[in-house]
Amino acid sequence: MAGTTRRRFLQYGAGISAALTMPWAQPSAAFAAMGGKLGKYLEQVPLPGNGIVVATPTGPNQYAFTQTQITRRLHPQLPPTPLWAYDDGSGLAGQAGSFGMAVVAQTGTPLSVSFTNALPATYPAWIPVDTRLTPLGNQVRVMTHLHGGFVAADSDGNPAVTPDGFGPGQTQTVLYPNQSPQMPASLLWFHDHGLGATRLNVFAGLAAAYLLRDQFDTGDEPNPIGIPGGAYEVPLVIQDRQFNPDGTFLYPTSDIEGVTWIGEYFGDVMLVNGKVWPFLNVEPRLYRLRILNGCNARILNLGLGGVQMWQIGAEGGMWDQPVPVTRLVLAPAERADVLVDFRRSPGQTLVMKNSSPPKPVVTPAPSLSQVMQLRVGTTVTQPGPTTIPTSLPGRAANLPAPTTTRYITLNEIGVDTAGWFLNLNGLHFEDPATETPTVGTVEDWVYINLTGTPTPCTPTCSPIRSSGRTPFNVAAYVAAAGSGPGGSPGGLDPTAFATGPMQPPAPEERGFKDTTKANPGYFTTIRGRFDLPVGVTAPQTYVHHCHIVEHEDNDMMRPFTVTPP
Ligand SMILES: [Cu+2]
Repeated sequence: MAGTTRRRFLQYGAGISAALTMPWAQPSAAFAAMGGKLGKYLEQVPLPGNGIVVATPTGPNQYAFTQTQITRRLHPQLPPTPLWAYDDGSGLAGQAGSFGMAVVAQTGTPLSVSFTNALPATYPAWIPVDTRLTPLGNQVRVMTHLHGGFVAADSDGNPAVTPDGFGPGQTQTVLYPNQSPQMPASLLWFHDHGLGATRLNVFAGLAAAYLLRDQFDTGDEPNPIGIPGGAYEVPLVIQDRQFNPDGTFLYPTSDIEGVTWIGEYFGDVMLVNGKVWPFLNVEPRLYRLRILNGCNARILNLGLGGVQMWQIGAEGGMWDQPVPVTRLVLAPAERADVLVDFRRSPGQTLVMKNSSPPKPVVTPAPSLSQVMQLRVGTTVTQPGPTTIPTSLPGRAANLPAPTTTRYITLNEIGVDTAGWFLNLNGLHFEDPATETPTVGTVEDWVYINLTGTPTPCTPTCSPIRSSGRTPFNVAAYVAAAGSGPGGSPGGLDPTAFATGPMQPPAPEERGFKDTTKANPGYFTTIRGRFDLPVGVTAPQTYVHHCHIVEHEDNDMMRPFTVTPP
């Protein structure tokens, strides 16, 4: 039943105004984070081909990456920052910041990809590993997961299949089928998923874009959909970070005896495509922005100062029609594909701002309101499309009625103690899978949030539909379900404890997703069909987890097995 605790706030560093308004939080002198001292909007945002490397294949439909440590200057007033990156073999001369790699793939064309660990054998001082949570102590073990991918379990990069990950010199080899219709044109991302170290390996830089194209969504301009393309399609990966004065990334550690892990990581600067508070020059015309929340724990509520946006897709690809939006509320790993009209703002300087998400979404994150600047020019090089399409070649998320409904509790135990952890169903990650959907069937999974924090839930392997959220009486539910040392077990239908009707999915949950917000005080129903790629036979074991990666690492993640009929 933990919400915002004193200890949670003390992790953010000194000088953060939101923390100071809370009566139980005092500014801590322990952290000398640099954020408040850095000037804003001094450097251009890295873009594909200009600061972000578009990966070069090593053969037909084949890529070979190494995870490697590099150094980049992420802000002109900061010394160079050591960081971890995916190298496509180019040596990464084209990577400007801490986010620097993109794979462009085609729906229907499988890719075979390898990742070879060329990182230091043990964690450097700027990455505070908590050896209680990792399989092999302070050894660096990595494993790449294609977030949103429809793949066999042994290509998923998942710690239920490969708990020890991959050590120095070891190579992970995977097949990404990019199979239609499960994998339409969409923005996925691949990131590290090492057991007990996902938060650290992603924080260090192991995240990259994976852009799927098809015959409609070609990325060119013009295209059959009539949406912006080429230089007018801009990926924006948003991540918050803290820095030490020497330029290293700062990841605070716990002040609880024997504990290094902290409950959530929040930065005091915002990085976009791996640069601190950058700017983007745009022309007064229509643009397509592909936005990814790549933060460890921060839920974003983004706006462009009232500039009209139309969302055309999310994690599961393009929708059947655009939805007008003025705000984008994105939990970690959620994506928004939006069209933005800058024609009414020639010569203006706009700021993308982040504010507290609207209830019932809540976050303990301290305020971090500025994201990036958009400088609208006065001339248009290429006019491009001038209208928002009325229909799109995508899909709304429709699935038949489920054969099974599963009830999954979200627990947080021992907040502010040495035994602090989170879990699903009152079970540890190592306990055998309890969710065992039959291949090809549709199931509803009901995430019953008994904690005080929102948890973006991610079942890997199948696109999901958000069906709605229902407020309920948490205390009465816990009393009925029982509560042991791990919290309340799963299995009990919370319907009888509802305190109001199910709130339908938001308009921007129109399409398929792979991550959804499970708000505190609500149970959140998602629906998915547990298919497997062609040629892959059940059983196949995946994981579902909270995508606040601190929670996932300690221990809010469970295996599930897609079983034979
Ligand atoms: Cu992910």
